[in-house]
Amino acid sequence: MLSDQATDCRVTMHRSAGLALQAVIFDVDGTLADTERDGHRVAFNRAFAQFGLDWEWSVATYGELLAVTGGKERIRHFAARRAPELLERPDSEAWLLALHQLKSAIYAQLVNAGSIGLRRGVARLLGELCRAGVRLAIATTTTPSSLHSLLQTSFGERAESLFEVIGAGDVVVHKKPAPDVYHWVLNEMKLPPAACLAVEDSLPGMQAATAAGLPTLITVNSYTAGGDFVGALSVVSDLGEPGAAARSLAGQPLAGDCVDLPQLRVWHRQAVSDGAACQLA
Ligand code: XBP
Ligand code: MG
Repeated sequence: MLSDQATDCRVTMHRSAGLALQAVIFDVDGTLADTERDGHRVAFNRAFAQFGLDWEWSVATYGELLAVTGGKERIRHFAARRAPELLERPDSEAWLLALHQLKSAIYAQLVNAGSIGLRRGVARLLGELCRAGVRLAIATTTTPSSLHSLLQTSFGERAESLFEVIGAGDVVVHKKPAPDVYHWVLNEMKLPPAACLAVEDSLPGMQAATAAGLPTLITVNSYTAGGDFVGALSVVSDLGEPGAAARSLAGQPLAGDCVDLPQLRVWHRQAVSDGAACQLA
């Protein structure tokens, strides 16, 4: 006779095995578009200059600062080391908010000017998922107004209807690598994590998604290539296009040129059966 624990495992495995891929939840910065180096970084620097600060975040410095997620949090982290007296003033929170608001406005101008496009394969994959009825959502630390600019510039009128749920910015208190934004999105969608896949580009993003129980595909960029993505379902150079192959970097291999829905279904099935096996172990 099976022990209670083994029976529970069989029930869990049975339920998990029946879970087909129903939704894909996308990160934004670095995943949908390469926004960090020539978008957010430039906007931060221009805002600093307009605020009379002699701060200049180089490409390399910004790469280190990406470990701190969220623009306000990143400014606070930097100020605490470079000019702590600014944070000791009674109006420091208002000052920080105003600085970040200016940064966000400058970022929106850069995006609206068309200087930042979607990454290779993103439009193709989103279109394919949408046509197949796979539900789409966003889980990001980015400020909603910045996200809005990127979506409008990239998708025009379709922007509003493409993503069913958008979890962005301060919708949760604890930003990535905390799982909170993914929990929030899953709750809005009324879906269990095992019915979804997350697509991320960074370590904090992967930590957030996996801590929420989501199998996670990593698509690296110049800031995140070489990261230690242990625990990711698969790591690829980008989403690829037919005839312009993406490279498989770790985890489950990419079978064709590009990440498409059949490939996501194969990886998802694998993740669900691995998860079920783990619960038995
Ligand atoms: C990446 C981030 C963001 C941006 C700045 O977010 O860390 O904070 O660098 O955004 P994700 P804001 O990859 O989760 O989309 O200045 O708007 O906060
Ligand atoms: Mg990201």
